[in-house]
Amino acid sequence: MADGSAALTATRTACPYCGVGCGVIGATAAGVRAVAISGDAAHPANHGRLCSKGTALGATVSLAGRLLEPTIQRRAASWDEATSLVARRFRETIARHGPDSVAFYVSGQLLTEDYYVANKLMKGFIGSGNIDTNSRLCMASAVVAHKQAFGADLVPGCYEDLDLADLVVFSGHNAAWTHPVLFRRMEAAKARGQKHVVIDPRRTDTAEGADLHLALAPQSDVRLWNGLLADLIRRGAIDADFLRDHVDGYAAMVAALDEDDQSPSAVAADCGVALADLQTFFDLFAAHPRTVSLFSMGANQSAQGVAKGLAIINAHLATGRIGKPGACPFSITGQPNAMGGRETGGMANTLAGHMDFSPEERDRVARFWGAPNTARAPGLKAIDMFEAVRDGRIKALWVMATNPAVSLPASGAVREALDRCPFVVVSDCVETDTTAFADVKLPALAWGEKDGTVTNSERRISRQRALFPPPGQARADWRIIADVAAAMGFDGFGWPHAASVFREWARLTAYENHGRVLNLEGLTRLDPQAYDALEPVQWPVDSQGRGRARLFEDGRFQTANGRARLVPVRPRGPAEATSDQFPMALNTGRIRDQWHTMTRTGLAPDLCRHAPEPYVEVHPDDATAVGLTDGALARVMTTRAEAVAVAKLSDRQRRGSLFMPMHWTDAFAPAGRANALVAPMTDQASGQPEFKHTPARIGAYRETWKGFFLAREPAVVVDPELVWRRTP
Ligand SMILES: Nc1nc2c(c(=O)[nH]1)N[C@H]1C(S)=C(S)[C@@H](COP(=O)(O)OP(=O)(O)OC[C@H]3O[C@@H](n4cnc5c(=O)[nH]c(N)nc54)[C@H](O)[C@@H]3O)O[C@H]1N2
Ligand SMILES: Nc1nc2c(c(=O)[nH]1)N[C@H]1C(S)=C(S)[C@@H](COP(=O)(O)OP(=O)(O)OC[C@H]3O[C@@H](n4cnc5c(=O)[nH]c(N)nc54)[C@H](O)[C@@H]3O)O[C@H]1N2
Ligand code: SF4
Ligand SMILES: [Mo]
Repeated sequence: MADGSAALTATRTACPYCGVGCGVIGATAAGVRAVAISGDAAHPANHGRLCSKGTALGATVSLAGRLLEPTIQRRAASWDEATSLVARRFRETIARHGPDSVAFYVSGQLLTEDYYVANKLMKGFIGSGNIDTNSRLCMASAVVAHKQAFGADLVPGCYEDLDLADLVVFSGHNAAWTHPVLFRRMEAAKARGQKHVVIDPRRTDTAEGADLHLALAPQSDVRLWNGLLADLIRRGAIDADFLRDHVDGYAAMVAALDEDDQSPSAVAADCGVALADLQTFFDLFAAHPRTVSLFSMGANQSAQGVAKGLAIINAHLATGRIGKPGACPFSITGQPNAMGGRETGGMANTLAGHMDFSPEERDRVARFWGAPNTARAPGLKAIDMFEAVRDGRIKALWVMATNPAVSLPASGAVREALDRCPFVVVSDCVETDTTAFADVKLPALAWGEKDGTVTNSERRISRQRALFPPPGQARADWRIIADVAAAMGFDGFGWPHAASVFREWARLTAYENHGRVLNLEGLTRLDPQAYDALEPVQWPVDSQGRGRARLFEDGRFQTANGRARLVPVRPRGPAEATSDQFPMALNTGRIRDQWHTMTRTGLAPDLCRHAPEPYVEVHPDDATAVGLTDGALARVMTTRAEAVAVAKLSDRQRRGSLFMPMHWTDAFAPAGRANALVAPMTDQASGQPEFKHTPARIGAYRETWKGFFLAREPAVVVDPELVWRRTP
């Protein structure tokens, strides 16, 4: 370089956080573990923009806290030792107790290649369905809704639809904090006249600037959307031609709607919103054919999560608002590769490549893999899987790229399960609350080191590329799994390069494909150079390598008869109702600057300033009633546990509701862990837990003393009675 500084290499990669899937450029100098981050202007997901988390990536690449060598019972071990021990313990457990006595719990933060290999090993060669992903906590309800309505887990729209829409409805989606780059894009559209409606019990930052905020009663979404559909029918605002040509189930749908009083006043009362606001929503929806309905965790994380998704999809099918520019129901993904996991078969109830366990599909996948042992039935979904670990049915568990000791509901019971499990393997980049339970820890490559593909919310496949050489002995997840598979004696795991894993995966999607939309035909022949150079592309990818932005433009769906299905859904209350003893509804979710269990964002001081300690947001009237003041410590209790957090008094909360962020862990604030409190109630069809509603009680925590302590290194506090929190 002209100024004489070391030459910088600019590498195009993708952000490891949310499902927006922004393109990032990392500038690095040889031999230096530091990176200058900028947005990739050529990436279609973000056109160069980044949010606070993406911008701060450079502050998270230090090797502090990293796992750099395999360990067995906390002692350093070689890869050979660790690999053969894992292989032997899994083999022995299977020989003694059958294939269903082992399980993998994986993550939307794995790359597609990792996911593919883990799934091939468990479902194909071990022959059990027991691999499930943390997307069970995140996307499972939307997946079931898509399958029921469209015949397969297909996200109809694309980000361009967010620019083209005249109306965007956010259902249980705090986009301003959780998908900031897309939110900025919609704010720009709003400045051009786009209307925004936010459906969320809390007045979030997303709701703050919206044209309409419906602060509905918790878990009343199905009632609301059914009420909307009934109103559209009353007005004659449905699309009779589209229904005739492309959709089944209209008569049954109308009959089901008629079972409830659909008068706007009854709907408004049940949803706890003002009649005039409800009417405004109905008017806006009727008036704007170009509507995108985004739905996220406020919809999915519910014991009626599937019904919520279907209720939203129903309103779109009935009005023909799908497969058209600026019009679709849009389930937005959370993690960078939540979509990749759904594609490859990370969910226990799907096999691979959008094929399930019907004899025909199962035989097709088994033939492709050359794996006669391929599982014939779904495995256990996450909540049931950990229950089976706890009661001893599962005796060997491998956790990859997720922190279940923090992120699963009823985390006390989850910790018990991990503690009792005879053999626990954890692949992670850092020490976590979960690695504390591991018999074997396997050091994985982190963002900036790993190399492969991810799929974002709009089905766009992007490359994550390495910026640094592997630190210590860390290895790619897919290779760790493939080595264990080979050590277990299985053939078919000998890939030389991530590109060859990807090619095999792409070939599976195209294999005997007579109508599966998920088809990567055009990517089945990528050589390593072409794979390295792969430009972001949206599936399906045709034989010419051309992707497709929008699905269902021809009105054909992936059902047997090509028609979409309206599936009637009836409203019901939360899985556990509030009571005299637990009168408040505890809601949990995210804050702007932290990512999940803080293993990376917790390293960046800038990101810790926005909310430095665990808090509970409460309406001032509810706080006053129990003698709580703003900034004081509060005690939050449920039937499961108790937590201590700083009270934030705010009329952004509905009366009777509490909100706690999900992020804090043993490493940052053990008493502030939300999931010790959360009930593990799930949606029957999707198995997704109701993170957004647990009956709770709040009171003042009357501390006798308090103090603070400054240290250069993270200090360890051992007194379990002490309520403490740490901020870098
Ligand atoms: N900053 C940041 N961004 C992230 C993440 C992160 O950890 N930090 N994680 C990523 C991941 S994996 C995910 S899944 C996404 C999640 O993104 P979001 O879904 O936007 O995030 P949440 O905060 O979990 O929940 C969204 C909203 O649902 C509302 N809600 C609660 N109950 C109900 C209800 O009954 N009905 C309705 N309509 N709404 C309700 C909550 O009040 C909350 O505001 O974010 C992604 N982006
Ligand atoms: N109360 C409450 N709980 C929730 C939610 C909620 O809204 N409320 N949301 C749920 C949702 S939607 C989600 S997605 C989950 C997320 O929950 P988790 O998946 O448990 O959260 P993370 O902190 O993202 O954990 C990812 C782990 O993987 C590691 N990791 C990152 N990259 C790699 C890699 O390439 N390889 C390996 N081997 N490890 C890697 C990180 O160091 C980290 O320890 O939380 C769920 N839990
Ligand atoms: S919006 Fe999501 S993908 Fe984009 S920079 Fe922020 S966290 Fe990363
Ligand atoms: Mo998620």
